[in-house]
Amino acid sequence: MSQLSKDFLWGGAIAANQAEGAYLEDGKGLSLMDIVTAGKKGVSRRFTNKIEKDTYYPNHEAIDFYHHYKEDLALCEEMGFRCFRTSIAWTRIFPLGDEDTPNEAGLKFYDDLFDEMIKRGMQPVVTISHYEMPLNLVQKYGGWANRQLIDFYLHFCEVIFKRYKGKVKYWMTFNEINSVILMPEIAGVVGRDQDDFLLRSYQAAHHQFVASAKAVTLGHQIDKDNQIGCMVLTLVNYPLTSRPEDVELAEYNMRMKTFAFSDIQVKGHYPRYVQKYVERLGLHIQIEPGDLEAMKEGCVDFVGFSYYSSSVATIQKDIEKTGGNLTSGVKNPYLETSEWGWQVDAKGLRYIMNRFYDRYEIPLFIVENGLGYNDQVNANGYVEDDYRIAYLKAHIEEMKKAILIDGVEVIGYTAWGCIDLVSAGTGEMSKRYGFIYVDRDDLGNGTLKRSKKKSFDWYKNVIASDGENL
Ligand code: BGP
Repeated sequence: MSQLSKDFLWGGAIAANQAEGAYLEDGKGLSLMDIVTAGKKGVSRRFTNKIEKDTYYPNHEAIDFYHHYKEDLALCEEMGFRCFRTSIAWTRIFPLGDEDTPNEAGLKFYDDLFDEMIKRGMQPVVTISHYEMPLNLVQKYGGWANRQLIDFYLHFCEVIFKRYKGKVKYWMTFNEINSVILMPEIAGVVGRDQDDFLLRSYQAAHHQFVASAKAVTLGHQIDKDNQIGCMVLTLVNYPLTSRPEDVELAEYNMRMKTFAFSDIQVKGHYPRYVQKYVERLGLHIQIEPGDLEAMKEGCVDFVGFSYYSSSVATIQKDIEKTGGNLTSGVKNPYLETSEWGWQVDAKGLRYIMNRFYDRYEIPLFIVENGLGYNDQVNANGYVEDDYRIAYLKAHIEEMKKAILIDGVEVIGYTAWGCIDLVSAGTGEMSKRYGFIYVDRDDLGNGTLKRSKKKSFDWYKNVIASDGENL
């Protein structure tokens, strides 16, 4: 099997809230993730709603990328990265989210960050909102269930599209937009025990779809070279058996948990199966005049997605479950699982790439893929992460088949957490994904020193050979 093209965007991905730290520096306001405590393996993180004394919040310092980014990007340059994906912390630009005037110090930080990437030969790839909405928008407005969020978000988009025009070309509007339904708290919708929680969650989803579409239109108006994508979490679900009911359930899960979100943003309308589903739930979502037109106008340029694992579906009861940070499913007897219970399935990547491309025939961007592992530093101070190399090699091989054999168009591949960072799902540092080790533990102890793992040289070689030497 041969190489990928020279302009294929190899790189890595992080998110502001999981890496930057400096949570109150240079005028930054509190974001939703700043008040989420650390969890334990397999235990979801807790939203406390305010900062409590003597409580550990891992995102406050994270890996202090805010002060280490030059050193980190130098290492990424050494690996030959052609792009670097991160997000812009909304609260650095608008500390409360509802102000008119942006915070210049925050804008300047990202100017410097993007300049540094460009200087080192990397295209910035930017997620506009990656789980880090301003806390004020949750507490004062009720999060995305409130329609006013659309205007606040678009104001933020306008400011950053204008400011970084010519520097940033690749944008994604919302990280894993399906999280608005899978975990509505991430969109600031709280109160699970309340009767209207479901309605508020779906209303929040509608507002995000309108906001995303309007952002696409605005981004194209501000710079016609902008490429603006959606970003969806992919739930790959296979039937456990050939029993038609299992097949039906797996397909239903894929549609409702993954394709519904990409269909809406690629095709620019609510598919009839989504309309019927919402009708069956008996929910009356407020759709204002102009919303559907805006959605039609703002179709995305590419499909960005995360892929880590797959699961299976069956109508049988009492069957072993498997993990995932926003999803879970039934265990597949043919697959191994990671320490966190995520099933490792490289072939699922080729499968989902083909499913997306068959459906839309627009370019894909694999913006997250990787293995979370509790790496141990050996006596020589080195992490020999052969397991990570095996995982990535298998996935890149399948990606290459999708591109070179099946003809799927792909813009690039960014390995998740290319530098170790705080886990979104659990808040642990010990769930590491990086090629670069960061000396920091689950309680925040450590020197923050960066060092190369074995996978560092491996990935460097992959990129240098355009994906040939795996
Ligand atoms: C995705 C998120 C990321 C990231 C990744 C790994 O859902 O977009 O922010 O963290 O999953 O998940 P985790 O950190 O829970 O291992």
